[in-house]
Amino acid sequence: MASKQGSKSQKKKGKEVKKETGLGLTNKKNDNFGEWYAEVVVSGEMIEYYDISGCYILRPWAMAIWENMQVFFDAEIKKMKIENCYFPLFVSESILQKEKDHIEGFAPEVAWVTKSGQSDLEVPIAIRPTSETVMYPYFSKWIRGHRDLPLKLNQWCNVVRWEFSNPTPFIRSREFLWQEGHTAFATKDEADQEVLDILELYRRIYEEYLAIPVVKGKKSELEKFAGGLYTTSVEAFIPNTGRGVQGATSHCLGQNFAKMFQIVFEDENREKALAWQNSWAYSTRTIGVMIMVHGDDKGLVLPPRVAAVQIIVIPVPYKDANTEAIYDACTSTVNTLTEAGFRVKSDLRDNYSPGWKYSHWEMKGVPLRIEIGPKDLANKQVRVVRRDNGAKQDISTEGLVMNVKEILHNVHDNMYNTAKQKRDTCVKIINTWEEFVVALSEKKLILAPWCDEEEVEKDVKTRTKGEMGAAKTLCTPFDQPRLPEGTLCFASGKPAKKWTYWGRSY
Ligand code: 86X
Repeated sequence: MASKQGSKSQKKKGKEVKKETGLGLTNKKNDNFGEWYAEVVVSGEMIEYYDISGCYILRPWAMAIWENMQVFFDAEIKKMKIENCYFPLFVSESILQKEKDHIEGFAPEVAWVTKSGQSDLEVPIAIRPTSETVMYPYFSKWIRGHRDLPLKLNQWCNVVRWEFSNPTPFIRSREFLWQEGHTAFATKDEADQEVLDILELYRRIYEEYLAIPVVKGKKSELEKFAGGLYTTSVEAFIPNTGRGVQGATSHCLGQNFAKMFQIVFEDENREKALAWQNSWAYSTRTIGVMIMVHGDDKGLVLPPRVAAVQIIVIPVPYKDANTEAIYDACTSTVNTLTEAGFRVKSDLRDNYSPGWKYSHWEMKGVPLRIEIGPKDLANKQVRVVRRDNGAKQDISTEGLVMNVKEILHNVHDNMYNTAKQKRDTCVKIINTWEEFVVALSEKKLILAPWCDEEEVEKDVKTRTKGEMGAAKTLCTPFDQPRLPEGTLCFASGKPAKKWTYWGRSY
């Protein structure tokens, strides 16, 4: 009687546990992408929703990814002799207004502090939406002669943009983390070169760390940073929504800001000259793109080079097995792999079943799972299961480190290749307006011959307006296919100047 009751309550408890922990996603990526995304960021323990719209808590699982990218990027920019610094969060109204022209369009997004306690501040203080106006007065002060150049600064910080269009975790949030680089040179050539060097680092973050293919290119006049001379970017694509997403930007500002902020130096001939400036940034949006591209119906799928935990070791102690020996094997596996430089953890909790743990760590996207059961122990092996494709293989304890290294490499390559294949099947080369409209409705990443005229891009925007949002240029890729002589612009019928990517975007 007692044992019957016991097993009954055990069963009931099992059900309750499942309900409480909510293992498994209720939304499917291909059925309702938006809800799938909103669910996976929480169930994967990246995000917790907050009580201020557009603001999100970044949990350690997300922050670790940010930090892993940061380690790479920070080391690379230091090799380029760029120095880190930190400027204040607050901007006075007079300084922010100094650069009216470029602020104008952004003004509604600026957040202001107007009170301390119950009393109004004498003058309201803005919170930085970006730091040009914060930093450049001091560039002006610090740059005197050509020996003060180049001045190359970067800061890792938060910024606030009070957006009103639908917020999306990581992709469009009101506060986000980024690095912003601000540099000044004596010559345009140096500035031009740096724009591309930084853009290459952004490409590497996406391709080598996040396993996401991107297109490097130049922004159109309409889409560039209005305060600058030209804007380059890396562009990613989300096949499920058919939207492009700007992955990071590297701007050549020319001498516009130098004029506004009097960033002037005396050159070798003792003549006054305006500095040439760049600015560049990537943000926590990178993490959102990663989730959207790689995630699946079981949850997150993390690329090994950024994952907080690359390998999760799970004991599988069948009835009557030597539990202690299995747990010891797990611990020694963790130690061996940790010493070899991997980020690895074991899940030895005894109040969860192995199956529950499998689902849990799959939801969190850990690239590799190692299972150790009695049979593995007897055969001096472990079972390795890949998150990206579910492939299982048994590996001898002896060759563990070498094999895991190779498998993680393969996981990265497979994730990149799969993402590239999916993106490439979405690319549609078109020549006419009719083809353009069809491709847009089919959520394609459109490559079209274009006359490169601002008015024509505006016209395309108007002609494609709708609840899904208008189409715009994503970038003109540096890597240009051949443009046959006599090719006409798909939208205006004028002679085409270049191939340009078009689509809806985030
Ligand atoms: C544009 C330009 C630039 C440094 C970068 O893209 C890289 C890092 N900045 C940022 N931008 C604004 O200038 C801006 C200004 C205000 Cl006042 C605002 F509220 C929002 C903004 N958004 C973008």
